[in-house]
Amino acid sequence: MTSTIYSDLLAARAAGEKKFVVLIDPDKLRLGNMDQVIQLSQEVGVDYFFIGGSLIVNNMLDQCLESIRKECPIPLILFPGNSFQLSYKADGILFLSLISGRNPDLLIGNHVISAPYLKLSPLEILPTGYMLIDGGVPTTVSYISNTQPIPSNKKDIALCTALAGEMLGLKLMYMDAGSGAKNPIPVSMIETVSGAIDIPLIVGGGIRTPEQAHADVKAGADVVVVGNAIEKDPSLIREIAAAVKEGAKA
Ligand code: 1GP
Repeated sequence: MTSTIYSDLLAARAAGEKKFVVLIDPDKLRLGNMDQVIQLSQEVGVDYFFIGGSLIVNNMLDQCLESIRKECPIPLILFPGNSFQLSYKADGILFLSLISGRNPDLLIGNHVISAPYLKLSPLEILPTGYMLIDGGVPTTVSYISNTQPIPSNKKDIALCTALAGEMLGLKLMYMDAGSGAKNPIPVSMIETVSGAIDIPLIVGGGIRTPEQAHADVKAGADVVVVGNAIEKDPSLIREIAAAVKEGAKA
Protein backbone atom coordinates (compact mmCIF):
# COMPACT_ATOMS: atom_id res chain seq x y z
CA MET A 1 0.00 0.00 0.00
CA THR A 2 1.39 3.39 -1.00
CA SER A 3 0.42 6.71 0.53
CA THR A 4 0.41 8.91 -2.54
CA ILE A 5 -3.07 10.35 -2.07
CA TYR A 6 -2.64 11.24 1.58
CA SER A 7 0.82 12.73 1.08
CA ASP A 8 -0.61 14.80 -1.74
CA LEU A 9 -3.47 16.05 0.48
CA LEU A 10 -1.09 16.93 3.32
CA ALA A 11 1.26 18.76 0.98
CA ALA A 12 -1.65 20.70 -0.51
CA ARG A 13 -2.92 21.70 2.92
CA ALA A 14 0.54 22.85 3.94
CA ALA A 15 0.84 24.90 0.74
CA GLY A 16 -2.70 26.36 1.04
CA GLU A 17 -3.77 24.65 -2.19
CA LYS A 18 -7.32 23.37 -2.58
CA LYS A 19 -8.63 20.17 -4.14
CA PHE A 20 -11.73 19.64 -6.20
CA VAL A 21 -13.45 16.25 -6.22
CA VAL A 22 -16.25 15.08 -8.50
CA LEU A 23 -18.49 12.44 -6.94
CA ILE A 24 -19.65 9.75 -9.32
CA ASP A 25 -22.48 7.42 -8.42
CA PRO A 26 -21.98 4.12 -10.30
CA ASP A 27 -25.76 3.80 -10.61
CA LYS A 28 -25.77 6.86 -12.83
CA LEU A 29 -23.12 5.49 -15.17
CA ARG A 30 -25.64 4.97 -17.90
CA LEU A 31 -26.56 8.63 -17.87
CA GLY A 32 -25.64 10.01 -21.26
CA ASN A 33 -23.38 12.74 -19.89
CA MET A 34 -20.76 10.60 -18.14
CA ASP A 35 -18.26 10.92 -21.00
CA GLN A 36 -18.64 14.68 -20.85
CA VAL A 37 -18.07 14.65 -17.07
CA ILE A 38 -14.86 12.65 -17.49
CA GLN A 39 -13.56 14.74 -20.38
CA LEU A 40 -14.24 18.07 -18.67
CA SER A 41 -12.77 16.81 -15.41
CA GLN A 42 -9.57 15.99 -17.20
CA GLU A 43 -9.48 19.31 -19.02
CA VAL A 44 -9.84 21.43 -15.89
CA GLY A 45 -7.68 19.25 -13.64
CA VAL A 46 -10.19 17.74 -11.22
CA ASP A 47 -8.00 16.24 -8.48
CA TYR A 48 -9.89 13.04 -7.62
CA PHE A 49 -13.06 11.15 -8.36
CA PHE A 50 -14.99 9.81 -5.39
CA ILE A 51 -16.91 6.74 -6.45
CA GLY A 52 -19.90 5.62 -4.42
CA GLY A 53 -23.33 6.27 -3.05
CA SER A 54 -25.37 5.36 0.01
CA LEU A 55 -27.41 2.93 -2.00
CA ILE A 56 -25.90 1.39 -5.09
CA VAL A 57 -28.69 -0.47 -6.85
CA ASN A 58 -26.86 -1.81 -9.88
CA ASN A 59 -23.82 -4.01 -9.69
CA MET A 60 -21.77 -1.51 -11.67
CA LEU A 61 -18.89 -0.65 -9.38
CA ASP A 62 -16.10 -2.58 -11.12
CA GLN A 63 -17.39 -1.62 -14.52
CA CYS A 64 -17.61 2.02 -13.50
CA LEU A 65 -14.03 2.04 -12.22
CA GLU A 66 -12.71 0.26 -15.30
CA SER A 67 -14.43 2.54 -17.74
CA ILE A 68 -13.22 5.73 -16.04
CA ARG A 69 -9.70 4.33 -15.73
CA LYS A 70 -9.65 3.62 -19.45
CA GLU A 71 -10.52 7.22 -20.22
CA CYS A 72 -8.40 9.22 -17.79
CA PRO A 73 -5.67 9.15 -15.14
CA ILE A 74 -7.54 11.02 -12.35
CA PRO A 75 -7.17 8.96 -9.15
CA LEU A 76 -10.26 6.96 -8.16
CA ILE A 77 -11.19 6.90 -4.48
CA LEU A 78 -13.95 4.66 -3.17
CA PHE A 79 -16.53 6.46 -1.03
CA PRO A 80 -18.43 3.40 0.13
CA GLY A 81 -21.95 3.54 1.54
CA ASN A 82 -21.46 0.06 2.99
CA SER A 83 -18.98 -2.80 3.19
CA PHE A 84 -20.22 -4.31 -0.07
CA GLN A 85 -18.97 -1.35 -2.07
CA LEU A 86 -15.37 -2.49 -2.31
CA SER A 87 -13.17 -3.06 -5.33
CA TYR A 88 -9.47 -3.49 -5.99
CA LYS A 89 -9.85 -1.46 -9.17
CA ALA A 90 -9.73 1.90 -7.39
CA ASP A 91 -6.61 3.71 -6.11
CA GLY A 92 -7.78 4.39 -2.59
CA ILE A 93 -10.67 4.16 -0.20
CA LEU A 94 -12.16 6.55 2.34
CA PHE A 95 -12.29 4.21 5.33
CA LEU A 96 -15.19 6.07 6.88
CA SER A 97 -16.15 6.05 10.52
CA LEU A 98 -19.49 7.84 10.94
CA ILE A 99 -18.47 9.77 14.03
CA SER A 100 -21.47 12.12 14.04
CA GLY A 101 -23.72 9.09 14.65
CA ARG A 102 -24.04 6.42 17.29
CA ASN A 103 -24.54 3.42 15.05
CA PRO A 104 -21.83 0.94 16.11
CA ASP A 105 -21.83 -0.81 12.73
CA LEU A 106 -20.80 2.41 11.02
CA LEU A 107 -18.35 3.40 13.75
CA ILE A 108 -16.45 0.08 13.78
CA GLY A 109 -18.59 -2.96 12.84
CA ASN A 110 -18.36 -2.75 9.06
CA HIS A 111 -14.67 -1.95 9.35
CA VAL A 112 -14.03 -5.24 11.12
CA ILE A 113 -15.83 -7.07 8.33
CA SER A 114 -13.95 -5.36 5.54
CA ALA A 115 -10.49 -5.25 7.21
CA PRO A 116 -9.19 -8.62 5.92
CA TYR A 117 -10.23 -7.77 2.37
CA LEU A 118 -8.59 -4.36 2.60
CA LYS A 119 -5.42 -5.73 4.21
CA LEU A 120 -4.77 -7.76 1.06
CA SER A 121 -5.81 -5.01 -1.30
CA PRO A 122 -3.57 -2.60 -3.18
CA LEU A 123 -5.85 0.28 -2.15
CA GLU A 124 -4.51 3.24 -0.21
CA ILE A 125 -6.55 3.29 2.99
CA LEU A 126 -7.61 6.76 4.09
CA PRO A 127 -9.02 6.66 7.66
CA THR A 128 -11.71 9.33 7.60
CA GLY A 129 -13.99 10.80 10.26
CA TYR A 130 -17.34 11.18 8.53
CA MET A 131 -19.63 13.85 9.96
CA LEU A 132 -23.14 14.24 8.67
CA ILE A 133 -24.49 17.75 9.06
CA ASP A 134 -28.19 18.53 8.71
CA GLY A 135 -28.78 19.84 5.19
CA GLY A 136 -32.44 20.74 5.58
CA VAL A 137 -33.91 17.55 4.11
CA PRO A 138 -33.67 13.90 5.15
CA THR A 139 -30.99 12.45 2.85
CA THR A 140 -30.47 8.87 1.76
CA VAL A 141 -27.37 8.66 3.92
CA SER A 142 -29.18 9.73 7.11
CA TYR A 143 -31.99 7.24 6.42
CA ILE A 144 -29.72 4.34 5.50
CA SER A 145 -27.22 4.98 8.29
CA ASN A 146 -30.01 5.28 10.85
CA THR A 147 -28.24 8.21 12.45
CA GLN A 148 -29.13 11.79 13.21
CA PRO A 149 -27.07 14.46 11.54
CA ILE A 150 -25.48 17.23 13.61
CA PRO A 151 -27.83 20.25 13.57
CA SER A 152 -26.43 22.89 11.22
CA ASN A 153 -26.53 25.58 13.92
CA LYS A 154 -24.52 23.50 16.43
CA LYS A 155 -20.96 24.50 15.60
CA ASP A 156 -19.79 23.41 19.02
CA ILE A 157 -20.96 19.82 18.46
CA ALA A 158 -19.26 19.75 15.06
CA LEU A 159 -16.09 21.15 16.57
CA CYS A 160 -15.93 18.66 19.46
CA THR A 161 -16.77 15.75 17.14
CA ALA A 162 -13.98 16.68 14.73
CA LEU A 163 -11.50 17.18 17.57
CA ALA A 164 -12.36 13.78 19.04
CA GLY A 165 -11.97 12.15 15.62
CA GLU A 166 -8.56 13.71 15.14
CA MET A 167 -7.49 12.67 18.64
CA LEU A 168 -8.54 9.11 17.83
CA GLY A 169 -6.07 9.19 14.96
CA LEU A 170 -8.33 9.68 11.96
CA LYS A 171 -6.37 11.18 9.10
CA LEU A 172 -9.06 13.13 7.23
CA MET A 173 -12.30 14.80 8.27
CA TYR A 174 -15.31 14.80 5.91
CA MET A 175 -18.21 17.13 6.74
CA ASP A 176 -21.12 16.15 4.53
CA ALA A 177 -24.62 17.60 4.31
CA GLY A 178 -25.52 14.49 2.26
CA SER A 179 -26.02 14.16 -1.45
CA GLY A 180 -28.72 16.49 -2.72
CA ALA A 181 -28.88 18.45 0.55
CA LYS A 182 -31.11 21.50 0.35
CA ASN A 183 -28.67 23.59 2.36
CA PRO A 184 -24.92 23.16 2.14
CA ILE A 185 -22.88 23.23 5.33
CA PRO A 186 -22.80 26.76 6.81
CA VAL A 187 -19.47 28.45 6.11
CA SER A 188 -19.23 29.50 9.76
CA MET A 189 -19.24 25.82 10.77
CA ILE A 190 -16.52 25.05 8.20
CA GLU A 191 -14.47 27.94 9.59
CA THR A 192 -14.84 26.72 13.18
CA VAL A 193 -13.88 23.12 12.40
CA SER A 194 -11.10 23.90 9.98
CA GLY A 195 -9.46 26.31 12.41
CA ALA A 196 -9.37 23.69 15.14
CA ILE A 197 -8.00 20.61 13.39
CA ASP A 198 -4.68 19.93 11.73
CA ILE A 199 -5.83 17.27 9.29
CA PRO A 200 -7.28 17.95 5.83
CA LEU A 201 -10.97 18.87 5.81
CA ILE A 202 -13.28 17.61 3.06
CA VAL A 203 -16.63 19.38 2.58
CA GLY A 204 -19.60 18.33 0.44
CA GLY A 205 -23.34 18.00 0.12
CA GLY A 206 -25.64 20.44 -1.67
CA ILE A 207 -22.89 22.54 -3.29
CA ARG A 208 -24.44 23.79 -6.52
CA THR A 209 -22.64 26.99 -7.43
CA PRO A 210 -19.07 28.21 -7.94
CA GLU A 211 -19.78 30.91 -5.34
CA GLN A 212 -20.58 28.31 -2.70
CA ALA A 213 -17.46 26.28 -3.53
CA HIS A 214 -15.38 29.46 -3.35
CA ALA A 215 -16.88 30.42 0.04
CA ASP A 216 -16.20 26.91 1.38
CA VAL A 217 -12.51 26.93 0.49
CA LYS A 218 -12.14 30.45 1.82
CA ALA A 219 -13.68 29.23 5.07
CA GLY A 220 -10.99 26.55 5.32
CA ALA A 221 -12.20 23.50 3.39
CA ASP A 222 -9.20 21.74 1.83
CA VAL A 223 -11.28 19.59 -0.49
CA VAL A 224 -14.65 20.39 -2.07
CA VAL A 225 -16.87 17.54 -3.30
CA VAL A 226 -19.67 18.05 -5.83
CA GLY A 227 -21.95 15.31 -7.18
CA ASN A 228 -25.60 16.06 -7.95
CA ALA A 229 -25.16 19.50 -9.46
CA ILE A 230 -22.57 18.17 -11.91
CA GLU A 231 -24.74 15.20 -12.87
CA LYS A 232 -27.40 17.72 -13.85
CA ASP A 233 -25.07 20.20 -15.55
CA PRO A 234 -21.56 18.94 -16.32
CA SER A 235 -20.50 22.38 -17.57
CA LEU A 236 -20.41 23.47 -13.91
CA ILE A 237 -17.16 21.49 -13.57
CA ARG A 238 -15.22 24.24 -15.29
CA GLU A 239 -16.66 27.07 -13.18
CA ILE A 240 -16.40 25.23 -9.89
CA ALA A 241 -12.82 24.13 -10.59
CA ALA A 242 -11.88 27.76 -11.23
CA ALA A 243 -13.68 28.92 -8.08
CA VAL A 244 -11.90 26.34 -5.93
CA LYS A 245 -8.45 27.28 -7.26
CA GLU A 246 -9.26 31.00 -6.95
CA GLY A 247 -10.40 30.49 -3.36
CA ALA A 248 -6.95 29.13 -2.55
CA LYS A 249 -5.34 32.42 -3.55
CA ALA A 250 -7.84 34.67 -1.80
C1 1GP B 1 -22.36 13.64 -0.97
O1 1GP B 1 -20.74 15.28 -0.48
C2 1GP B 1 -21.31 14.54 -1.49
O2 1GP B 1 -21.89 12.69 -0.09
C3 1GP B 1 -21.80 15.37 -2.65
O3 1GP B 1 -23.09 15.88 -2.46
O4 1GP B 1 -24.31 15.26 -4.55
O5 1GP B 1 -25.13 17.13 -3.09
O6 1GP B 1 -23.06 17.40 -4.44
P1 1GP B 1 -23.93 16.46 -3.71
